[in-house]
Amino acid sequence: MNEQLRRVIENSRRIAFLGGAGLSTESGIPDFRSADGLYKAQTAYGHSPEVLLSHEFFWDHTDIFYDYYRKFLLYPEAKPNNAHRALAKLEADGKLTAVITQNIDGLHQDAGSRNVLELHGSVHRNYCTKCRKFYPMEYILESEGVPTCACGGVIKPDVVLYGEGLETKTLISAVTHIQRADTLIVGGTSLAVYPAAGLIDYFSGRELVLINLSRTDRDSDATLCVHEKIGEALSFLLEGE
Ligand code: CNA
Repeated sequence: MNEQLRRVIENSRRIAFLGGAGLSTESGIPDFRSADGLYKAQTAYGHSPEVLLSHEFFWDHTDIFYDYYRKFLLYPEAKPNNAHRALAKLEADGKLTAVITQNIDGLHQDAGSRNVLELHGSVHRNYCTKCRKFYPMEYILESEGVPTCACGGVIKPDVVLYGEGLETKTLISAVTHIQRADTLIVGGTSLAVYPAAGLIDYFSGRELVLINLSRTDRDSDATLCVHEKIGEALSFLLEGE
């Protein structure tokens, strides 16, 4: 167990958490930038995930978008891991005010977290671009080719694609939670995607903790850096469960 991490969490009263794809690798969902990450998938399509998951590509090549999306972004069997569970427990214990995530997999909610700010949306919500009717992930998985609505409209995942803006309300709420926190834990993110990565700059509390397998450009700003799997690093919070 990392004693320093335990002490920081013990002495914190208002923790905000900012996370990314690294949270869910221990649940079997690959991230974008590690060796096994989704970037490898680019050989199959000849495009990077940034292109395949862009607003322009969605509308220009909707069929290819959905082929990639179903194969590489949807994990209906994935279950929350110790990192998701530990954060849910911190919230239930009244120590953590919000999970701010770049993830789109819904695993924080599955683990029991209540205040989850999904900066990049969710694969569990999909809407008709014509009549705005919502559809669950299962509808996308069970359909073939381009999923369409009963009204004939094309269905789009409620996921922020590259080239699209983040929801203002979610961003403002994320900033507020970070500004009010005495501790900000940042985990499982390469901090390479903006504006999410820039949210760290709103933090002026005491402890900035980074928990990430690889080093990030912001390691030198942290009061504590933990280069371990986040599910393992936080599992001490689940002792006695
Ligand atoms: P990223 O750029 O792929 O970085 C992930 C980071 O996590 C890397 O620096 C890894 O070293 C680190 N990491 C991997 N596994 C672990 C682990 N077990 N413990 C600790 N650290 C680990 O992902 P970001 O989230 O920074 O990039 C933002 C993109 C990726 C967002 O737009 C996401 O929507 C998108 N994404 C989301 C998912 C998901 O919802 N699960 C999966 C893949 C990509």
